[in-house]
Amino acid sequence: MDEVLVERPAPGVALVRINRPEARNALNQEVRQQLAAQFTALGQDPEVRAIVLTGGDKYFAAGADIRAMAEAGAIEMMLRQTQRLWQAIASCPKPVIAAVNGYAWGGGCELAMHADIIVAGESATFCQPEVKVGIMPGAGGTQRLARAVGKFRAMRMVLTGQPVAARDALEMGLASEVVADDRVQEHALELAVEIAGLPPLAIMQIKEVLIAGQDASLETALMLERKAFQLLFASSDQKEGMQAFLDKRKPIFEGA
Ligand code: CO8
Repeated sequence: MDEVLVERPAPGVALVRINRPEARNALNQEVRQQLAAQFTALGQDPEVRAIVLTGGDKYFAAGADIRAMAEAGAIEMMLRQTQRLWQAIASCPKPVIAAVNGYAWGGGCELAMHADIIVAGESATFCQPEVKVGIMPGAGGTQRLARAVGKFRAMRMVLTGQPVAARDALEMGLASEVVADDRVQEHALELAVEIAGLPPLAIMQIKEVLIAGQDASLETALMLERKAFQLLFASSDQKEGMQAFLDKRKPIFEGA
């Protein structure tokens, strides 16, 4: 059975679902490889304008697969080159919306943080419990988390391994919004449909600049923003968007 399923629920929208419920969607190497392959393909597919990433309506992902690591040595872990698989998701140029129900723990929380928008269900929990099994986060749980929520809240999570409830995650900046559990996927898809209707070149530039700018100086980041802003004036979608506004009609964006 495929452990990562892909559907096309609406024009321009792809839905990627981790499908290992018997292991709480724990991320083994096969799942990570399939996620990397799917995100690489969807990132290159001109028909795809937004991606929803979910683990289904019960569990997002309860972390890296502990069974697949328990006996591993350091060199074996290094040779797995897992960072390349994460990178395929991180470098996806299309907007990614994580639809989080249930556990986003360990590598699952790190996976959610690879997304651009996080929609969480009321009973979702976010957690970096690695310290409790003798390790530490290894796919962004000390870095993306600190950038998202700040040092002191990140430290509380990674040093105690305690879960954070969806509402608290929202308040601390680890979720974009919280909705009823049974609305998570539907709402994430609504956002994806909305984004898929917007000019894709502008959407891609916004994502790239916002992420790259976070780790640059303000001056450099503002320059990146300015250059991308100027570049968009080479697109026909810019001409169409502005002309449609002036004509008081709905624009038709073609991604050109
Ligand atoms: N790995 C492997 N199997 C898992 C995992 C996991 N992370 N989580 C759950 N499972 C399995 C269980 O072993 C169990 O299998 P079985 O039925 O064969 O015994 C099945 O899923 C169901 O689990 P539970 O009975 O425990 O289910 P509950 O609903 O009672 O509890 C929990 C769910 C609370 C999520 C619990 O399963 C749990 O604590 N899981 C472990 C969470 C954890 O520690 N995650 C961190 C793992 S380390 C990590 O993520 C490092 C990331 C580094 C990324 C870089 C990689 C190179």
